[in-house]
Amino acid sequence: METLINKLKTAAPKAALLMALATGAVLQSCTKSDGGNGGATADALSSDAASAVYVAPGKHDELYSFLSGGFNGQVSVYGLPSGRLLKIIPVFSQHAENGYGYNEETKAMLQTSHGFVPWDDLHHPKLSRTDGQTDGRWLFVNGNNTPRVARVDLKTFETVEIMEIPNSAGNHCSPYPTNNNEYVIAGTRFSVPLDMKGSTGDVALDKYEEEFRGSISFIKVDPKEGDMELDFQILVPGFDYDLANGGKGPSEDWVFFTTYNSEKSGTLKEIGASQNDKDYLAAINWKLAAKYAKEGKLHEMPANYYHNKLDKNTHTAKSTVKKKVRYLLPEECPGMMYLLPAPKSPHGIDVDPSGEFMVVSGKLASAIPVFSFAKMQDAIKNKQFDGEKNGIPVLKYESVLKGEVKEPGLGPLHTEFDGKGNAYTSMFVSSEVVKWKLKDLKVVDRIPVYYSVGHLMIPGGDTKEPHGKYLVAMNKITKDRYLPTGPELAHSAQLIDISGEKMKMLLDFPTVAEPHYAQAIVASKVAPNSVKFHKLDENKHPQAAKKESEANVTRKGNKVIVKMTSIRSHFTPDNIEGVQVGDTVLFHVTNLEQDWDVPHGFAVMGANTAETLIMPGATQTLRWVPKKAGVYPMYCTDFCSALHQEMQGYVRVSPKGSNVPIKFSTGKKKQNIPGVASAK
Ligand SMILES: [Cu+2]
Repeated sequence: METLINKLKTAAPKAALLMALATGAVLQSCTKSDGGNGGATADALSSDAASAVYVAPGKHDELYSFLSGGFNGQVSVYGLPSGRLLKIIPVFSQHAENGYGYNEETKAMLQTSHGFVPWDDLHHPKLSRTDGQTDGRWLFVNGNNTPRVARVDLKTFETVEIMEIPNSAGNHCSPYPTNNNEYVIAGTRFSVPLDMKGSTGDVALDKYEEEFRGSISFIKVDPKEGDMELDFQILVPGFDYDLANGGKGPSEDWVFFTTYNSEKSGTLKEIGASQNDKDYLAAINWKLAAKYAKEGKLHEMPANYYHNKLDKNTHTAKSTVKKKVRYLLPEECPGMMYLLPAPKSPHGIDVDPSGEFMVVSGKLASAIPVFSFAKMQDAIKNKQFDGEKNGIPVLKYESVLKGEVKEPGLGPLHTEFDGKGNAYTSMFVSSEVVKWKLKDLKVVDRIPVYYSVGHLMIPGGDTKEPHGKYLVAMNKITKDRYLPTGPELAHSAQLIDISGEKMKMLLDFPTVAEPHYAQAIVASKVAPNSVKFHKLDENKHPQAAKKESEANVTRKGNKVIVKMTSIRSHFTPDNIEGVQVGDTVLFHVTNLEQDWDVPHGFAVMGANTAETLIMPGATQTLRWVPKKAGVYPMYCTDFCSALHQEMQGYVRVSPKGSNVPIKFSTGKKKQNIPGVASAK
């Protein structure tokens, strides 16, 4: 059988081999049992905690925070410091609350090369950047399971784009924007065999070492509109790639990835991937990669991936299927990629605000290595190599190391920075956040968290200019922290004041599903741009009825098309007859309101879908195939006015082949016009 390497060579005659990148690790899940008396809170709680998080009724929070929903596939938005839940933004999962993924306009967002996939495991929200600082325009998020990257528009808090990532399997170290969103970078967690036809190959699993490869994707972002496009990939050795982060300042041309399983074990990885004393931090010069791509070092292979975008004017998503992907091979691109030895199976890689220090959290290690970017540059210049791996130079550990944070705690996972010379690292096993100085790597403070913290987040704590006032710890285990709710408890975030020398615990707030990571931004960068309603004039939905006189019901074969309007407090039409069993009824509902915060909902009895929630000025479609003759109520689901309960109507469904004509009306005036007709 032809090996993958040969296939790659055939596709790329001048090509040599493959290479590697690095990213981070996988959380171990271990349960910390800390009794059940809930007594731990008081110990760590600051005495003025209540006033520090109190946001009076009617007052706004200082910050927006965006917490990933983990296995429920959404992002939830909380105000900080109050911890008040402001919104849930569905991304990869259907959301009954607003019909996302259920209504006809958004179904295409969830299309993939595997078909309709209405779920994913969303781990990392990352805010868009301008000059290395959060700019409040977009939020990029990853789908871990069926590899996808999505973009949320922070004007509307809506998912507006989802792109599948080919040659990936477990899009974990993703999506990491460079300092001006030149690229959003996404690495695969699982390596897989590539069949060079757009999917993973049908390869014997014991061929892991020879046949499996990883990939790092470079997604271009349009600076004005934010539209994404997969520019190229780098095919890398068959390790696992865990987490990533971009450089800044002197290191801004670089991105860094942690790797594990450099042993290339294909089974029982908890042992197989822990044999080597060191795995790697992979460093990639993305600017050089882009240059190589431009200079014709690219190869091309067939691919098959979906790119789904929401059209601004029709509020309707469209899918495009992409059939090719371009790639670089590291061994053909000298200077593009290096490997830095890191403690075995490292997880987080975090670059400090100055861009000089790369902090690698080895979850199994007793120290936290801090690498120096300046030393890395010198080591490259002086060729201080310790051999190579798949053609990629491995730098000598000592030549790139600034130093180690000694005995910081157990199970270091992630580090963020306050912009005042301090770093904060989460300790999964010892359930604490540890503060240390970048200057001398000395631990200066620690605070217990409850329990088993994964990521932590400081607003802007991964950017050039952190807002070093608060830290949010996202904890995997809650145990005794809240009133019990059966076998499963709410996951928990904890807000910690980091403005002083000593950290102070301020607040517990339960979260929706399982937040992995979060980002936060001062409200003033987002709030002023928030859209209040969509302009009806700009609604280009082909089935929009922009006034009641445009509402109508028409039959085309067994399709019944209802162009309906909603305004406080009625639908037009609200009486419909002539529908038959087995018809496909499309209710295209346009919300005529031109006012903030007045959505109308629409639901019909027995429909095998969710209601749809229509924003002012927009049109959304509920599809219904009635199965039995009868009279079916329909109504507005969102309490919109004092007469909301009156916002209702009926659809009569007659047996198939019945001679009841299409009829529709609102109020007294009845019309009975087959074909196109108006209701008033
Ligand atoms: Cu209503």
